[in-house]
Amino acid sequence: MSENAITRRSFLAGSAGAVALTAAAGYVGFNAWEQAHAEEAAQGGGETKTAHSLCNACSSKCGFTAYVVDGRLDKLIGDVSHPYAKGKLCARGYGYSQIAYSKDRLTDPLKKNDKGQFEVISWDQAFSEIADKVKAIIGSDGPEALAMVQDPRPSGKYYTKRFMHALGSANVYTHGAACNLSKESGFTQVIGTGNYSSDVANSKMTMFIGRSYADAIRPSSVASLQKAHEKGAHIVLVDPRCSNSRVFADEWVPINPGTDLALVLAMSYVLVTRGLYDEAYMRENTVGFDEWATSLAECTPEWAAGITGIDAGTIARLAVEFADAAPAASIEPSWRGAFGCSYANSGETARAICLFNTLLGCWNQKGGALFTSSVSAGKLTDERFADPKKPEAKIAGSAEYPLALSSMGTNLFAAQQAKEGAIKGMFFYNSNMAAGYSNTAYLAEALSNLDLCVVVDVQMSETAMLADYVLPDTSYLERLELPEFIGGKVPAVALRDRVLEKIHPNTKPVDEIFSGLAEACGVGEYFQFTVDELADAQLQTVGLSLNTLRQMGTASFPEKEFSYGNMPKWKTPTGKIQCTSEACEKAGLSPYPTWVAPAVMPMGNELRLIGGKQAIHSHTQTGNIEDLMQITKDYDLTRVWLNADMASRLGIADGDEVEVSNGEHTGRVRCKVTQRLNPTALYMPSHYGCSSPDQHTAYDVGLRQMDFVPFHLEPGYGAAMTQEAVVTVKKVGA
Ligand SMILES: Nc1nc2c(c(=O)[nH]1)N[C@H]1C(S)=C(S)[C@@H](COP(=O)(O)OP(=O)(O)OC[C@H]3O[C@@H](n4cnc5c(=O)[nH]c(N)nc54)[C@H](O)[C@@H]3O)O[C@H]1N2
Ligand SMILES: Nc1nc2c(c(=O)[nH]1)N[C@H]1C(S)=C(S)[C@@H](COP(=O)(O)OP(=O)(O)OC[C@H]3O[C@@H](n4cnc5c(=O)[nH]c(N)nc54)[C@H](O)[C@@H]3O)O[C@H]1N2
Ligand code: SF4
Ligand SMILES: [Mo]
Repeated sequence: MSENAITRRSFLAGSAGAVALTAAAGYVGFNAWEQAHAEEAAQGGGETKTAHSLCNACSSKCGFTAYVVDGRLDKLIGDVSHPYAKGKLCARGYGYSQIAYSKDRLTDPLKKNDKGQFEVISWDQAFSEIADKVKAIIGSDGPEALAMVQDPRPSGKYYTKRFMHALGSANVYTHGAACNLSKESGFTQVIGTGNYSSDVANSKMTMFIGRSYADAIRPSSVASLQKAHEKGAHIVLVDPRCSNSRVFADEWVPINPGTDLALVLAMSYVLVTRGLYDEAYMRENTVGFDEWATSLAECTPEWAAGITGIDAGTIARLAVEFADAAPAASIEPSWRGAFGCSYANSGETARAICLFNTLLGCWNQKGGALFTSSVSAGKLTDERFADPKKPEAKIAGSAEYPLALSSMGTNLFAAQQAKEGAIKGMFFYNSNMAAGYSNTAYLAEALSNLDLCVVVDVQMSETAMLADYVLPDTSYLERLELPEFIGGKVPAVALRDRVLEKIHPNTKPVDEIFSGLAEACGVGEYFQFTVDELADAQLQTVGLSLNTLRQMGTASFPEKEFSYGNMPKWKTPTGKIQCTSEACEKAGLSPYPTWVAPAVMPMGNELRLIGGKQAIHSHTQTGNIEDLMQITKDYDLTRVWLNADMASRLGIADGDEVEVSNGEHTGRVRCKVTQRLNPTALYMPSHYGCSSPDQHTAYDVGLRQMDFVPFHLEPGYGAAMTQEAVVTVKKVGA
């Protein structure tokens, strides 16, 4: 069978919803499984309760109804009304619910003793000792010497920011530097906002540049891609790796990794030089177009072919096909893979993509690229909810990396400051920085250098291992959180409600942890409310109440429904789409997006190390889920992928154990030899190589990409440049 043939087995391994069932129930359709399960529950005769909640296995936070029989979680059904779930969860969503019952859960507050071992302490001791250290740091170095890193979750993003602002520090970071910081910051330079959504289902042509809906899943996205495919849209995957999205695509363009910017500039060249764009539209809506258009003169398809490995004819054809399909066409905004944080040219790639879409005139057009709206909580009148004073200093890193959005910040700058001693205290909430944001050895050193490192987690992550204090959160199924507002064609709000009673009595939910810390640090006046009270107050401002949303799970705002055709208001400094950006120029970059080579290129037998998601895992947090890890083992999913021609040159056969090596790290793993990969790349799945022995299922399985990535930051943008790393690979024993 050919490499690209999609067997039923591989299809299931890549499709939403089906995989979690393989371990338990063989290959049955979801509806059949659901029905069988419902009958089972009915026969059991136990007391069934239901609650709506939101998945915590990735940033999508899909909504579901949880069924709890006699106090134990029985099943989850994706909520049809939730805009991302649309009635289905993905495999991770089902599998990750096991975290609640994991034998490796953190159950009590821990403190590291002089021998480097963790000891159980009381919450009172934890709060008061952490507070003493916080006060000492503020006393000696000011609140700017404190930082927080968090993965935005409904309550987490509110409480962590409020806590830090109450202490006087603006240093609140997300995981963005290792996810989508370059993309969102680059987009913002051009269109004044960090994202748009492609109207894939209604498009005539959509190009995905390093984005795979079928691997890096959000259920509603998979559904839209399937719909587009069925309606005959031209779907193009630009990816060094033939991803599982290929089942819904017409064309795989196996680009050399790190060179997407050249492709986009060359397609722009074709549209501009052949006049395949609306000149009046460009004049009316953009600034700096002439300057950018002139600069494109050198970006011919032939030039780009030499860089991208895609032949000039294909590049020109794709551009012309785009023009034919416009305005029902766009380059999809992507998320992380190609230009979220990967290369020295990621931010510039993001800018170029916005300009290409502008040439298509597709903004807010049916089938094009849309700016949908969102709703947020209104102003709260109760003074208990009044915000603390805005910190005086800006977020650390804003001068050095001025293009990084301050709403995400570059957490790597904070790590660098920790290593150099300028940042002395760091908090982590729902974040495993040490295993996933950049070079792991560097990050371990940086975090070890802190006077105070506090990690709030549910399991002993690599970051928690480096902490002075580890505070045990409840699992997401055991707590109510603040409402989550969701943008989209019809904006919505959804609730993560408590599904289960506390499993470990000495854990605390996030709101209580940060309220307790604040109290101990002397800023308790900003936390004189419960999460229920705040949730209800926020919902009242949009005409709902906590009780109503508890019943509904997800509520939508149809009166704010998106309508096609309205020209967006460009929230840029010039009020127009910016082909040129003053801020970029000030940051030392070109005023218009132009070719920037990757920081390193593979030479000789070297390969560029690229990563990518697998449908059954999320980042570093699901490796310890037994059923999900079992699927990894059943399908040998820790293998690195190597191009077949390259493999024969290197004397490596499919299934061989290989040694992957560079100046940062060396490790061994088995190899999958395939034609589904560009010959200049080595693909390493993103979810393995756990180095925390307390995660008994995940520990020491597979390799971890971040061990091989040097610690470095993208100029101007501050992202991790996670794919500016080359490695060599050889057969073990050869
Ligand atoms: N299963 C799963 N789904 C997830 C997540 C998860 O952890 N697991 N996480 C969620 C989150 S937070 C995110 S950010 C998204 C990420 O969503 P994506 O960005 O779609 O995910 P990735 O798998 O990192 O990258 C997508 C593709 O980019 C390709 N790629 C790598 N380098 C290059 C390059 O230089 N050029 C091009 N053109 N392509 C390249 C990879 O081969 C891969 O197929 O997924 C979300 N959904
Ligand atoms: N190795 C590796 N690195 C990566 C990625 C990858 O796939 N692999 N993906 C990249 C991307 S796209 C992103 S968005 C970032 C994501 O980076 P993070 O947001 O840091 O995601 P995870 O690495 O999954 O780590 C999440 C941590 O939160 C903990 N956690 C889970 N549930 C809870 C909870 O309810 N409460 C608390 N307090 N903690 C909880 C988990 O145990 C884990 O330690 O990582 C980036 N870096
Ligand atoms: S996409 Fe999957 S893992 Fe992510 S929130 Fe939705 S169900 Fe959970
Ligand atoms: Mo991400």
